[in-house]
Amino acid sequence: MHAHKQTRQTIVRLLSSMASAKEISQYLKRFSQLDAKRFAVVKVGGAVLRDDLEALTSSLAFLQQVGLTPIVVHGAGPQLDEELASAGIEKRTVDGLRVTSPEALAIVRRVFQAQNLKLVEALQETDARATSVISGVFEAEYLDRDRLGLVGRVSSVNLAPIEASLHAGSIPVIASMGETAGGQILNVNADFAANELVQVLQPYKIIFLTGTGGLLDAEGRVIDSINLSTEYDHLIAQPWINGGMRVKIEQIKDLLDTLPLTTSVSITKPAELAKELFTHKGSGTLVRR
Ligand code: X2W
Repeated sequence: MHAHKQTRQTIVRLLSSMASAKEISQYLKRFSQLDAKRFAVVKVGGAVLRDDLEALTSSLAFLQQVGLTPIVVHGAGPQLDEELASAGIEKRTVDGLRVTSPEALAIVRRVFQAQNLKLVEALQETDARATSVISGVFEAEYLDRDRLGLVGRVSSVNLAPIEASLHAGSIPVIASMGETAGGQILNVNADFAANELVQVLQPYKIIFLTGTGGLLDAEGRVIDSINLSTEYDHLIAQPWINGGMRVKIEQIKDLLDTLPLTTSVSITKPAELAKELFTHKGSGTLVRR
């Protein structure tokens, strides 16, 4: 509790050194005027839950303290790697997606649930209101049953659990698993799930929280901003862009192509979430088209 208070003070100090009170309150006013559903979708990678939970909970709790409720979708990639390995299940991916057998799915469900509750409980320990949403949001179809097994693509989004949570001023914390019309649970990539949610909600802010805090250039420095309409072909052709990053950029491009031209995506780290939201300078990488 004490640690959290300190982190909050650090955020406030950080913010006031980055921006004037006028600047911060402009953003705050703009966000507060939005319909609660349209403020922000925040995607949290499993690596962030593992390595940066305290900064994450402080940053999310801080938003709630100033009256804003983000919608959180999380993954659990590294935790799944670990748990499946200790169960002796070998990792196989196709185009970055995990081939999921019935045996693996049982572990996927357990790990997603554990990670979801870990974040919800950490938030509640910092006196934030948060609601665990492990199922009921993403209706899914088999993506490619022969090649991937029990892996889904989202076919529709049910907003009811999210709306109920927002209505209570509680942060919905959503696991990225899906369910078919026939009731079969499927493993869904968390970036894909976040993208589907974004397309339905069209939020003002779309934020991906990662361990690296942004997209990195050849020297490993965070790239400030990317304008896809002028830089995409050039960027994708760079030899130093690794597979994971290429997929991420392609996914963000596909997402932005479906959204209004003014929409942007930010990739940052938990400790800099407030800076991204409340300052002109922002933090991490801003992707526009
Ligand atoms: C992902 C779900 C977890 C995820 C997986 O099994 O790893 C598929 O690949 P991160 O931490 O956000 O990467 N699902 C089908 O996406 O977690």
